[in-house]
Order: sequence, then structure tokens, then C-alpha cells
Amino acid sequence: MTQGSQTRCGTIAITGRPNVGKSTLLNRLIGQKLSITAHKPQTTRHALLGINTTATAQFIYIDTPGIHRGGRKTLNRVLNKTASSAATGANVLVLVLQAMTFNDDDAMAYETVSAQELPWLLVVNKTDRVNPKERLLPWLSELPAVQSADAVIPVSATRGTNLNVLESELESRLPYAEFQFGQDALTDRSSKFLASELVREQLTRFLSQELPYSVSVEIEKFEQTEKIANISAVIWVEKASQKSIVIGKGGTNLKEIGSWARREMQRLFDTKVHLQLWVKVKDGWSDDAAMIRGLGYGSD
Ligand SMILES: Nc1nc2c(ncn2[C@@H]2O[C@H](COP(=O)(O)OP(=O)(O)OP(=O)(O)O)[C@@H](O)[C@H]2O)c(=O)[nH]1
Ligand SMILES: [Mg+2]
Repeated sequence: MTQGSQTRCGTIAITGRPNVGKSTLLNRLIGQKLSITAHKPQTTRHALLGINTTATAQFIYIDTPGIHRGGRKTLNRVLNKTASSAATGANVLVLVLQAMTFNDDDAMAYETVSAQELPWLLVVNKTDRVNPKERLLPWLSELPAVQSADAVIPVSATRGTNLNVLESELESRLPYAEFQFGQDALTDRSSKFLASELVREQLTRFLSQELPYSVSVEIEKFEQTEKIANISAVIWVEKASQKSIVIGKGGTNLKEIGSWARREMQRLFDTKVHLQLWVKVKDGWSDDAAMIRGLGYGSD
């Protein structure tokens, strides 16, 4: 750390069980849809850096996979480990809960956070769904996690409610230090990685409950010319039957997935995009440790 720095800079790990709104919160805090979101649990599979720089501070947020029990498959174990090691390296932790809910997975996330001996904030998300509003305080006052948190901040990530309070609570806990990234930096991830995530986001949104967890995406080609980005991606599935589901009748699913992913890419990369998708079968990849490493999981 530079001596006598006027600015603050540090990392903030956003943790919590699946589906509480961690990625939605990160996107809102950095003002850009960077991390993929879906209404299904276990959407995020990588620790993802999102940076927000103000005149006085650089907030380096880390979005993490949802911490959950029942990690039998290799992929589940890797996800939990990715989340807890991101927390280990941070300056400040944020534990996200969904208002009015505290289940076994929340308890596991709470244990992970309180084991770190770092300053941590309890963020109670989705307050827009609490009706009537008066129900929130009695519920909060009964939560054991409230006693040990350094601050408790109710927010709505989708509406942006109370995020200024969260930011100032965070800023006061960041160390004085020079900025680690340029003023305009958004993430340390490659466009290739972000593109693969945008395809996976649409797969998660389009496919029924179980299938998204058997799917992975690999970018085979990413060529950027002045006018257009030419991108081709392989969607890895575990079984031939899943391949036909992803493709859909007459290719309709794949077409929809591709056109939404392409639109999201155009928005994020701010360029025209030509996207080609291929579906390939790799037997049991979510239980195959080498394949999981090959696809970049757990290497964050
Ligand atoms: N009503 C409401 N919904 C929200 C809010 N924040 C997030 N959501 C929704 O909750 C769902 C899950 O959001 P994500 O941001 O993907 O959740 P996550 O915690 O990152 O989930 P994992 O990556 O699976 O661990 C999505 O459908 C979001 O739109 C909120 O403040 N209010
Ligand atoms: Mg997420």
C-alpha cells in the first residue's frame, strides 16, 4: 500500500447462497450488466471481478457462486470452494440474504463469512418483495447473523434502493491505497470469457430446471474487425438427448438462445456481432474433474 494515499481501494467479496441476487447486486453497483443472472439457483460459476471507480475510491467487487449444501458432484464442490477462496482474499465481505428467508444454505454461507475474521456487512436484498414493509424489522431482529454483522443494510438490487448507503458503508471500510485498475476498467476478464457467459445465461434462462447444470460453453473463435465481432461457441452437454433439447424442434431453441446472446454481446461489447453456436456431447462432464479444469472452473 502506498503511504499517505488519499484514495481508498480494496476488494469486496459478495457471497451468499444461490439465487439471493448477488450478481444482480454487482451489476447494479458497477452500473453495467456484466455478471449473468437468472431466476434459477447456481447461475454464477466463476468468481467475477467488477470494478467501480469514483473520485475517492475504487471498489473491486467479486461476484461468487452461491454457497450451497449437498455438494456431491465435483462441479458443486468446486463452486463452493471458488466462493470461499474469493472471500479469503478480500478486504471486506458482503453476505447477501433474501428478505424474510434464512435456510440451511444461508446458514452455510453465514458460517463461511463469519469464519474469515474480516469486516462484513449483511445485505438484505429483495426488500421490494416484502409486503407489508413492517414485516422486515421483526424478522431481522430475530436473525443471529444480525448481531455479528458490522452493519445491516436492506436493499433492492433490481430497483437500486439503498445502494448509496451500502456504498458508503463499504467505502469507509476499504484501506487507503492507490487504485489498482484504470479509472474506466470494468473487469479483468477477457471478452472471450464474457461472451461464453452470455451464451450460458441464455441457456440457463431457456432450458428447463435441471438441464442448465449439465451445460457448459466454450468460445472457439472470437475475431474482432473494425465493424463486427465474429464469434463461434460450442455448447457442451452430457447426453445426446440433451443435445436435441438444446437445439429444439427445427432448431428453434438454439436460434432463440443465439439471438438473445448476440443482442447481449452487442450491448456489452458495443459492436455488431455475428454469432455461431454448435452443440456437442461430452459424457458426464459435470463429474469429470479434468474437463471442469479444462473449462476454467476452479482456476479463479
Ligand atoms: N424482486 C427482486 N428480485 C431480485 C432482486 N435482486 C435479484 N432478483 C432476482 O433474483 C434472481 C436471482 O438473481 P441473481 O442475481 O442471478 O442471483 P445470484 O445470487 O447471483 O444467484 P447464483 O449466481 O445462482 O448464486 C433473478 O431472477 C433476479 O432478477 C431484487 O432486489 N428484487
Ligand atoms: Mg450469480
